[in-house]
Amino acid sequence: MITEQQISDFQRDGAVLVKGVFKDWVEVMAKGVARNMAEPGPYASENAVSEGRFFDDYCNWTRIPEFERIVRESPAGALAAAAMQSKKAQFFHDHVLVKESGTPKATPWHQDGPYYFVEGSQTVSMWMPLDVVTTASLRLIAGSHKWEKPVRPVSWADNSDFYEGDTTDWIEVPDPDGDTDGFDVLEWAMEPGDAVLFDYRTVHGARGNPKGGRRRALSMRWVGDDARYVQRPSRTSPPFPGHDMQAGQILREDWFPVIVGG
Ligand SMILES: O=C(O)CCC(=O)C(=O)O
Repeated sequence: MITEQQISDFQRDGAVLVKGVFKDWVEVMAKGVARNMAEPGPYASENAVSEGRFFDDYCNWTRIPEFERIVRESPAGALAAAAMQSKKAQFFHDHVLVKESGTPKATPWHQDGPYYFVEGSQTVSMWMPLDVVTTASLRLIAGSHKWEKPVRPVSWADNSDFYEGDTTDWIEVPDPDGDTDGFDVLEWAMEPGDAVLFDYRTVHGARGNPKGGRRRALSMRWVGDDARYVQRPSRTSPPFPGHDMQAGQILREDWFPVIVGG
């Protein structure tokens, strides 16, 4: 499923491509994404500014049976545990991101970690496209999961600070395309069934889709043994209202199921 070399690449770079690992699950994922788009949840948003359509939605796996099957029955849990080098793979949340053809908007550079109420070094996101990806690809800054400080979380709509009253010592959002700092940007052509595994602290974004075909992706986020709830300055994304967890606790297993090592 994943080689020792791929695990060490993931640990070193914060991201790795695993070819074909979900090839038997592409149909199930596609049905789930179609169901999600037909019946969006409360967090669904439209992110395209003027042209095209960039739909995203998250935290729907408990009401979308195809997503629940992927969480519980696919190789994802075992793959997550292996990549994170963790005994446990605990599911955090699903995220659907669809860029229709004719959508020039790029997904802004960001880390997922600062938006979450989780801290820990064992995390993995699996980004799984359902269409051939040649241009609207995911891009990741190699090694950024080990940066000393996290990157400022901002609102994707207007670039304003994400947290109210925030005094955290963030570093500013990098601009690998404009910068001459020599960031090592990882980016792969992909097919349905492939997955990019990345640490949720790895800075990433995605290209726009001005001319390519439709680009659907399902992204699934997992945490491992050392993940703990952390208090943020205000509402996180996703917010999980009523979670009732306290700083330092493991994520509650009735909401975030332990799929491997429970
Ligand atoms: O698919 C995209 O446009 C961006 C994906 C992303 O940011 C993620 O999966 O965390």
